[in-house]
Amino acid sequence: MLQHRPRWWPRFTSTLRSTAVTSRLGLALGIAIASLFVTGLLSHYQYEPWRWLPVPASPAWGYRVTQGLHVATGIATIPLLLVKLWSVYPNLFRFPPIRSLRRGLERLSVAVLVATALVQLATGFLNVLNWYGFGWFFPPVHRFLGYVLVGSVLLHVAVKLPDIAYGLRARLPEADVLTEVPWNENPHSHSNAGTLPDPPTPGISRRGMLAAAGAGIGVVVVTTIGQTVTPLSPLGLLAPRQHNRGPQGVPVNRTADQAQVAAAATAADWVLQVVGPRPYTLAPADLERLARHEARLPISCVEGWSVGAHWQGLSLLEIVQQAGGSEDSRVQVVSVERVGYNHSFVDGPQLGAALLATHLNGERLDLDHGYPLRLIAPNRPGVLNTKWLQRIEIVP
Ligand SMILES: Nc1nc2c(c(=O)[nH]1)N[C@H]1C(S)=C(S)[C@@H](COP(=O)(O)O)O[C@H]1N2
Ligand SMILES: [Mo]
Repeated sequence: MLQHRPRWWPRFTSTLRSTAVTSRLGLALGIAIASLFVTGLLSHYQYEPWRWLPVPASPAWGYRVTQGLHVATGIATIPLLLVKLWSVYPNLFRFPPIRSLRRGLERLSVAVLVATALVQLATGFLNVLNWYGFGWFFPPVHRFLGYVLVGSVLLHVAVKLPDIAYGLRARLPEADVLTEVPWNENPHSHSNAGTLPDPPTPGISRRGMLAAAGAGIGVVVVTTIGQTVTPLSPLGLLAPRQHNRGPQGVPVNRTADQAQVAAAATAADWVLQVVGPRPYTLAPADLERLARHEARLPISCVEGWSVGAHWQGLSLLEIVQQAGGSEDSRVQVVSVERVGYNHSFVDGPQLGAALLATHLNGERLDLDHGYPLRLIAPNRPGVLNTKWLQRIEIVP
C-alpha cells in the first residue's frame, strides 16, 4: 500500500474549515432534522390517524402550522446541509482512504447518512413543487427514509461526540490553537475535520462565513414562507404558490381538467348519494336550502402552501344523522373522480366540525375547487378535503 499520498491527491487549503465551524453547523442541522422528524411524524398521523385517536378539530390551523413548519424547515435545511457538507468534504480525500475496519465502517455510516439526507431533501423539495414523477408512492418512502436518517444521525452524533464537544468549546474567530498541524490531523481525535490557523490576511472570517450561510438560509426562508404565512406573501418571490393565485383567491392543487371530472361534476343529473341505515339522495336544489353553515377554515396542503378561506355549506354531521348515523359514526366521502385522492374518512371531533361546502369566499364553489360539493374540515391535510363529491357513506 502507498505510504505517502501521491502528488495528484487533492489538497485543501481553505482555512475557513475547522472543527469549530463544522460542529456549529452540525448543531443547527441536528436541530433542523429533529424538528423535521417531529413535524413529519405529526403530518403522518394527521394523514393516516390511528382509529383509536381521531384527530382533534381544534386548533383549526393545527396542520397548517405543523406542515408549514415542516416544509419551511425542509427548504432551509437544503442550504444548511450543503454548507455542512462543504465543511467536511475534504474528509473524502483523506490518505490513505481506509485506515482500519472501524474507520471504514464509520465512513460507511456517514455515506448512508449523507445519501439519505440528500435524497430526502431533494425528493421532498420536488414534492413541494408539486412534482411527483418518481414512479413510487412518496409518503411511505419519505417516512421510511426519515427513520433511516434519524437513526444514522444518532449514530453519527454518538461516534463524533468527542469532536462535537471539542468543536463547540473551540472559539470561532481564532485558530483552534493547533498550528503546524494539517487540517485533518487534530490530535484530540483521529476522525474530525481538524483545524488550521487563521490565514494571515483572511478574506472572510469563519464567523463571517457562518453569518453569510445564515443570511443565505434566511433569504431562502423569507422568499418562500409567504406560501403559508399569508401576510408575508408579497415577499414570496420564490414561493411555489401564491395565496391569491387561483379561482376565488385560493390556489388549486389539481384542476377539474387534470382530474378529468368536469363532465361528471357538471352532469345535469348529479345528486349526492347518502348511504347508511336510511339512505337518501340530495339534489342541487336541496344543497342550496341546506347550506346554512359557515366557517373560516384554512386549506393546508401537504406541499406546504396554505391559505385561510371563508366557507359555506352543509353540516356533514346533520347529513349523516339524517341517514341514521351519529357523532360516533365513521364516514367516508367519495368523489366522482375515478382515481387519485378521490375519497377520505371523517370521524371523531372532525365529523361535528366538517362542512360539505357549496360556497368559497362568498361565491358558488368554482369547478376547480370541487363544484358542486366538497369536504372541508378543520385541522386536516388539504389532500383529505375531497373535492367533487358524489357519495357520503356511513362506514358500518
Ligand atoms: N377529488 C379530489 N379531491 C382533492 C384533490 C384531488 O386531487 N382530487 N386534491 C386534494 C389536495 S392535495 C388539496 S391540497 C386540496 C386543494 O384544494 P383546492 O384545489 O380547492 O385548493 O384538495 C384536495 N382534494
Ligand atoms: Mo395537497
